Amino acid sequence: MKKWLTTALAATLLASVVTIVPTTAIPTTTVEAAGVQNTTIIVKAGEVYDGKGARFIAGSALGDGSQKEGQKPIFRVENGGTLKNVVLGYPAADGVHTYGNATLENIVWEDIGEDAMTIKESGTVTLKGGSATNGDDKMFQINAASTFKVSNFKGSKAGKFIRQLGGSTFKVNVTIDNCDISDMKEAIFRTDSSTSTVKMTNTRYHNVGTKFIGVKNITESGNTSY
Ligand code: ADA
Ligand code: CA
Ligand code: CA
Repeated sequence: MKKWLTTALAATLLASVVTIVPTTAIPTTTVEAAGVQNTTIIVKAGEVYDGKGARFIAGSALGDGSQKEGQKPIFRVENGGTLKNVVLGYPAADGVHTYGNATLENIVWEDIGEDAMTIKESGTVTLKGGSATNGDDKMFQINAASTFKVSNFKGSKAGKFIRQLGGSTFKVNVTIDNCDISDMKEAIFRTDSSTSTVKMTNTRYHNVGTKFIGVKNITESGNTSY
């Protein structure tokens, strides 16, 4: 079709649409907020933050989710805080940071950033439900003596499911129960600390490299390799 004809036709069509659409039909639908965060959301001590399934992504002020260190988290959970029902989309910068005791429930990392979650200060961190996938290196990074309990969680496609800060000798107790862990380039848990422990139970795993690297205290029962 000749261009002038197309243009004429388009104009006619447009005119007819314009004339038949009553003014009340002016679109009123608003696009849902994308949840782009340029500042870290702080879950204060003792507070419960329920995202009700909303998706959050990092703005450039937090980071690009690459392997560059020093990016900021989308969420910071302080001592006694609970974060639940949130989705972290791409890019997720440095994910979630915890300070002290923290509960993380039903968190979905759709595309892990530099890492998914970091224990920044000592405490017991309980991660229940949810999933994480697509990380270049670490999924969970442990930077302080702590207890990390993961259950009913699905982790896939990363370097390590859990990594205690390289070269650190503090004690970390890891428990993994009822999880599904697959496609890790290196390990499920890697540590350089001779006092750190892992107890893995009722967990299915597939293609995880060397299950545990550097861990001297290992307890396992009811696990299945598939
Ligand atoms: C690496 C890095 C640490 C720290 C850590 C993290 O292990 O060497 O300095 O940045 O990652 O918390 O992501
Ligand atoms: Ca890192
Ligand atoms: Ca990090």
